[in-house]
Amino acid sequence: LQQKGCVIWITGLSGSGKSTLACALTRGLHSGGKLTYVLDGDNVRHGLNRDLTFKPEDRAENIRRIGEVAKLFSDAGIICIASVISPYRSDRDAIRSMLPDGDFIEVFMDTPLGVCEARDPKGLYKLARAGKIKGFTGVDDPYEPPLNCEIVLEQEGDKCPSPEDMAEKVICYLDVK
Ligand code: GGZ
Repeated sequence: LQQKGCVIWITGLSGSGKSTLACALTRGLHSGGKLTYVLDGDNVRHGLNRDLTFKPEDRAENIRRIGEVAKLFSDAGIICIASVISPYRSDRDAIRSMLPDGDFIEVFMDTPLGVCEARDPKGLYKLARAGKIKGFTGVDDPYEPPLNCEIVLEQEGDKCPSPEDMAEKVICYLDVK
């Protein structure tokens, strides 16, 4: 087998660009002949995790299950890309400690709340501000940024790096690791 698996864990607020990065990463890795699989929080919540809410203990369970599935893919030699808010540091660290050293690559989409809120692709921030969604991450629920993750992707002022640029950074990290 040519390929070694790993887990690329993309964390950040809703609207921070996690799914967009996951797509660009998939394209970039595929063009390099790599096998990948994306586990997107929003999608997984429609199937495997449809019994879970957004209470802290359910978010923890959401992360735990996604982490377990990601580990299965990684064990099979596939690069698994998880794009999930995963707001609690302890939940993310639990996945890190489940995996062999170096196989968990935490990528922080460091997009300011104001930028995410201005994008508001699904109108969820608007609903949260109006009190129609309770416990929305960044509005009335916490987000704990990583303290020492492998990669931080920042949005510098008006200059937004393209999804391809961001994917390239991650792929470079994988190549030199
Ligand atoms: C945060 C919420 C909430 C609340 C619904 N808080 O940007 P989206 O819309 O498409 O993706 C978000 C998704 C979050 O699911 P995750 O599994 O990634 O979250 S976690 O890791 O915290 O378990 C958002 C939508 O669901 N959504 N209600 N209250 N995001």
